[in-house]
Amino acid sequence: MKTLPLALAAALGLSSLFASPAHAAAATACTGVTRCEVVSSADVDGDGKADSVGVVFTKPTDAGPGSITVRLRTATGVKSATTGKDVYWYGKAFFGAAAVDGQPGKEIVVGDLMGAHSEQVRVVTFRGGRLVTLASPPGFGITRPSRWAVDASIFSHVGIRRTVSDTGVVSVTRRAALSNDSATRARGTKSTWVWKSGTWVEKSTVTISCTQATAEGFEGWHVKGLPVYAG
Ligand SMILES: [Ca+2]
Repeated sequence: MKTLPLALAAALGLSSLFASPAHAAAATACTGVTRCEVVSSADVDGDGKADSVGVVFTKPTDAGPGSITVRLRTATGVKSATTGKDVYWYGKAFFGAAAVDGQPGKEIVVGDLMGAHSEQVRVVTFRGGRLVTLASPPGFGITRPSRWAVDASIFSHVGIRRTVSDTGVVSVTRRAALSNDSATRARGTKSTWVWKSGTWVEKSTVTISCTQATAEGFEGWHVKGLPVYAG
């Protein structure tokens, strides 16, 4: 094919052929990566600018577990990725983007382990220029200490709530209770951890005794920006 003279190309409205790379589609967390889905534009590194977050989900099969990779490309072009292995998750890989810890920037929450009525997720955060798994307080995970699990069934009730005090102190509270045989009341523990100097510090753990309705009310995630369950 002959090359069109520039003047003719312009006259035909083909000037876009000569557009500079600056006009090309902006690179995302998934640029150049197969089977990657852009799932969020949350500000992950905390600089106030939207970043690109992508997820690559290799689903579990009868042959074994899957994996979920979180990929990031920040507004300033920093790229990073982290992979959760031994994943048994059957919903959408991306659970949500929300502030979980007490540092600037949102966390990316993805699936990890899904049982009949329990759901365990991995919380990914940006530290030292890259994505890492945010450690959960001890006892928050089921199969791994770094995970966060909730449960919702007739007899088992587990939920996580995040609160921010008037002075900006971030806390996460885990309530876990088991029902009595008639499923009218439940007993368990309420454990609160405070974000301090880059880690979770235990504030209190107390025994709770409550009605079935109260126990059912604290099940799941109660964190601004996240759904209660993966569903
Ligand atoms: Ca950012």
